[in-house]
Amino acid sequence: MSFTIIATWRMAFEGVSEATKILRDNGSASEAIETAIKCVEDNPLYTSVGYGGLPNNVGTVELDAAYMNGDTLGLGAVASIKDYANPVSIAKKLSEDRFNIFLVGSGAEAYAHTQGFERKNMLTQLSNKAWKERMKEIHEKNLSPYDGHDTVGMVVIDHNKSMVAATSTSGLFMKKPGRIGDSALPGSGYFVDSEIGGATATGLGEDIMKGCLSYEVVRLMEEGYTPQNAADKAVNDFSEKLKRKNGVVGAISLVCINNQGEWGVGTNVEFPFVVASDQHEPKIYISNNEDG
Ligand code: SD4
Repeated sequence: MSFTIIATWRMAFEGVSEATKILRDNGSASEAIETAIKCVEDNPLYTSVGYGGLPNNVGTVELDAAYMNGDTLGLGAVASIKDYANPVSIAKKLSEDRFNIFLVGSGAEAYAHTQGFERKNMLTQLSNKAWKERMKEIHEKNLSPYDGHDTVGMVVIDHNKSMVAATSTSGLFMKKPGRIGDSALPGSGYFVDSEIGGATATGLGEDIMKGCLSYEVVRLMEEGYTPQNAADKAVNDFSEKLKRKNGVVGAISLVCINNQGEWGVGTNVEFPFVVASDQHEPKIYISNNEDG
C-alpha cells in the first residue's frame, strides 16, 4: 500500500506521525490530513496555528484555513475566523458544498455554529503574553510589527491515488483585523488535482498570492517538471521577478507531491519540512535557498 505525505515546518511532525498510522491502516488521505492538521491546531505550543495562535494588532486570534479534495477539486476555506477550535474541519465541511464554499469572519462563525463545530477561545496566556511583549517592543524600538508567522500546510496521496491538500494558520503576527493571507486562497496557499499533483505554500502571504504559487507548481508538474524542479522553478523565478519589480521579496517556501507520490520542495529561506511515506516513517528535512 503506497502513500506519501509532505508538510511544512517541524510543528507538523506529530500530526504527520498520526496521519502515517491512518494511512498504514488503509485510511484515506482525507481522514489523514484532517487528523494531522487538527493535531497542530490543538497544540497550544505551536503559536502560529489554531489554539494559541498569534494575535492580530488588537490582540485577537483570527485564523485562516483551507481544504481541497484533488479527486473532485472540491474546496472549502475560512478566513479571519474567531473562537472556533478547528478551522480545517470547518473548511473541509465547506468543501462538500456546491455554493458558499469560502466564508470569512462572522459569516464563517455563523456557519460553524449551525454545523455544531466546537467553540473555543483560541487566545492562550502564552499567546497573549507574546502579544503584549511584542506591542511593547514595537513601540520602544520603533520596529515593523510583522514578525513571526508560519502555516501548517500539507499534501497527501493515499493508496487509491486520491490526493488532498490543507492549510491552517493564524497568519501574520500583528496583522490588521480582517487581513487574509495566501493560506486560505486556492491556487496561492494550496492547490491539488489528483490527476497531476498538489502543492502548498508558507511564508509571506502578501508575496505568495501575487504569484498564485501553489497553482504554478501544479501547472509546472502538468507540463512535465519533476516535483523538485517545479518547486524550485516556481520559487526562484518568482522571487527574482519580485526583486526585479519591487526590490524586495518575502520568505517563500513550497512543498509538493505529484500523482506518483514523488515530492519536492522549493524555498528562498532556510526551511524545515516533514515527509513520510509507506517506505519510511516521518522525517524532518531542512532545505535552503542554496541547495533547494
Ligand atoms: C500568511 N502564509 O498568512 C501565511 C503565514 C506563513 O510562514 O505561512 N508564514 O501569510
